[in-house]
Amino acid sequence: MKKSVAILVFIALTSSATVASAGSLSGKVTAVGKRSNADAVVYVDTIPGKKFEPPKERARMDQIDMVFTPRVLPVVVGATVEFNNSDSVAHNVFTVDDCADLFDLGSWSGGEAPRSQTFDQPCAAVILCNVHPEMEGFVVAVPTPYFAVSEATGSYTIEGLPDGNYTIKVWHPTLKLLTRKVEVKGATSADFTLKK
Ligand SMILES: [Cu+2]
Repeated sequence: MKKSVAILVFIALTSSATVASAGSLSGKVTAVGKRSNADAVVYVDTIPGKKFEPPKERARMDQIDMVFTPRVLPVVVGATVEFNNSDSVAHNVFTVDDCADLFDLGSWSGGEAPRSQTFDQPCAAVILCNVHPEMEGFVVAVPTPYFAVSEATGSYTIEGLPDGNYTIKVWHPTLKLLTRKVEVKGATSADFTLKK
C-alpha cells in the first residue's frame, strides 16, 4: 500500500515537472487609436511539419442581449463552432467571407438548438445577423492551437507553448495584421503595437 502511494506521488511530481517545462508567451497589445485594446488575436502561425487536430469539444459563440459573445472567437482550423441564441428574439447567423464558404445558418429563436459551422481553412470571418445589422462578431480560424485574445487592458497569455522559434501573428478587427518572429524560451514576453 505504502509503495503504491509512493509511486503515485512520484508520477504526480514528474508530470507536474513536465507541464512546468512548457513555455508561455504573454504581454500587451496596444491598439493605436482605439478606446480599448481588446479583441486582438495573438497566435502562432503554421509550424513547419506540424498539423493540429481540432478539439473534440465544439467552440461556442452565443447571442446574448443582441451581442455576439464572445465578440472575437479564435479556433484552430478544422474546428466546428456552435452558434447559440440565448435571446427571446430570433437571430440569424451568416458571413460574407469566402474563406468561410459564405455560410448562412438561417434564422432561429431563443431556446431552439444551436446551429453549427466548421471552419476548414485559415480565415478571419465576420459573423453577422441579418435581423440586427448592428450585430457583429468574428471567428478567427488559425493554423495552431496556440492563441489568445487580448483583454481591454491589452494583456494576453498563450499557455503551454513549447520552447522554439515561432512566427507570431496579431489580428485585429480593424487594424493591420502584424507579423513578427519570436523565440519562446520558458515564460517569454512580447508586446505588440497595432496600427491602421
Ligand atoms: Cu440578431
